[in-house]
Amino acid sequence: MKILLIAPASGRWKKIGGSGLFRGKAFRFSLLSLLSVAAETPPDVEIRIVDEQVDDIPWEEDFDLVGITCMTAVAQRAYEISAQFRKKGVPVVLGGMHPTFCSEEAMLHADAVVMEDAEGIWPRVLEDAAKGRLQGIYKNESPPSLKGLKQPPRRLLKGKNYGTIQAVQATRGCANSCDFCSVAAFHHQSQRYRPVEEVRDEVAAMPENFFIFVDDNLTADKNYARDLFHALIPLKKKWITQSTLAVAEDPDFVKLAAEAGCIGLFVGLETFSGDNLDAVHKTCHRVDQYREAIRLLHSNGIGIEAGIVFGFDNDTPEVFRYTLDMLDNLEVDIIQVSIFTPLPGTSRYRTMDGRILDRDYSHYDFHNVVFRPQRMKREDLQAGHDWVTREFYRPWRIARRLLRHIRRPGGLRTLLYPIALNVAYYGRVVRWNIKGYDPAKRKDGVTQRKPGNASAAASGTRRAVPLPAGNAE
Ligand code: B12
Ligand code: SF4
Repeated sequence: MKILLIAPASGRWKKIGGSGLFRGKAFRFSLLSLLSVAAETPPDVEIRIVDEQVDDIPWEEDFDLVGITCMTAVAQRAYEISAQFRKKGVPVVLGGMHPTFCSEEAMLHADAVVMEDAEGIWPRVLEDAAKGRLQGIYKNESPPSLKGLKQPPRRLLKGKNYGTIQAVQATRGCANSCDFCSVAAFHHQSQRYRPVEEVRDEVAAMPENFFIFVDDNLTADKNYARDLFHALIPLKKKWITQSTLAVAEDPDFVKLAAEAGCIGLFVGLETFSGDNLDAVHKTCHRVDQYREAIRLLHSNGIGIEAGIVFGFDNDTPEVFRYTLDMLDNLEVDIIQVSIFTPLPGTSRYRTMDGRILDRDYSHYDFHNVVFRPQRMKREDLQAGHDWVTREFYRPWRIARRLLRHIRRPGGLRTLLYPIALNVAYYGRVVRWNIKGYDPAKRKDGVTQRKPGNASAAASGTRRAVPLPAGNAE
């Protein structure tokens, strides 16, 4: 049997490029979704993986089965690819977040859908496919254990096209219940753990010194994380991951993470408004603790990439300048700016009735406004998101951040990480011609309302830092 596994790409990501930093290489990592499916495939099955960000689909080649991984943003593209293979008589299986959340819709475009994890169920799908009897929707009765996971066959990827293919997962899911988050919805607000020694062995076997934990909240269970960190120390590797700022509640814990090789954390700060955090049930963060937490991480040589979201219901046109000031002021190293996107399957999506203006999934990539914002115009949300992205990645700001980085503990040793990401984001601004404008500024350059006092807000003790009232559409 010969199978093709595809990671589709949509919009500006399609065939974005190969090995150049300016072509998004630093943002491409893992493909663990498909590598995990490949790991579950019996050894006598021939597997080929195609990543549409860098590869062409081998339409002319013969395959017995096609498996496609699918986030919402690439759903339409996945359906197009599926239709072409099915026309040739090749059965197609869809898996991943979107087919899990919208399984009936996905079934209209495939011969089978795998909901949730592939482990435990994928061998059955292959058996049924071999007999020509695919059964529609497949789902484990309960989430499979993460004990004894097989090693992902990373050799199936062309390493030079990726920031790193050394991606590992120690935990799956997150027990928090932020209402916009697909991870919370997909994993039913729970987290599962791999045995520490299995994670350690996988990391130890990787040939390079740097790797990524693709976990969504690696440090949620501090006892588990402590055991993991102790196990990693002797390996002397460097790594980055995602967590919440709860990581910084305990200075000894942060020190241990640094000793274990942590050099960077992606943290979804999302917003500098406590009201926004409350409204989306992000209870694990307090805006008034951002400054101390970031300082503590920095003083241990851990950089911070902040996830920032614009378009929450309390956001007004002043939010953009205010956020940029805060990011500068708190010395955040890197940002990933997103526009709030109501993703099918999340609990927030179910509250958006009547406000969704665009159902083209390819626009659900966190960089397009697909809904009617509450307190600003739709075009202002787009423009403000673009403007903050461009301003934050101005070459002078990048240079200032890198200089600051060098002066921190271990700064020189870890400089490659912020350089790679800042250059990659700058490359994206240039390639995608991101411009925008500050929606709070009038054409004559006067700010309509005074932006919030960034430094006072960030160092204050209140949980909610209200933003100034603004224009409703
Ligand atoms: C690594 C990653 C990427 C990588 C690689 C993606 C890939 N397909 O492997 C890259 C950089 C390419 C990427 C890109 C994007 N990403 Co991304 N990404 C992730 C991240 C951090 C980890 C994915 C991962 O490796 N998980 C580990 C594996 C083991 O778990 P898994 O993916 O769930 O796979 C299991 C099951 O779902 C299932 N399964 C999955 N696919 C398939 C396929 C088949 C055939 C079968 C049978 C089973 C199956 O089996 C697997 C093993 O059990 C996730 C966060 C997350 N928790 O998923 C976000 C995430 C998937 N990304 C997301 C988004 C939004 C994007 C972008 C659209 C935009 C952006 N701003 O980044 C772009 C896509 C751009 C485009 N338009 O083409 C969202 C998706 C939300 C949604 N509901 O659709 C997530 C959830 C982040 C988030 N917190 O919101 N991403
Ligand atoms: S803490 Fe992060 S991963 Fe967890 S539910 Fe909230 S947004 Fe999702």
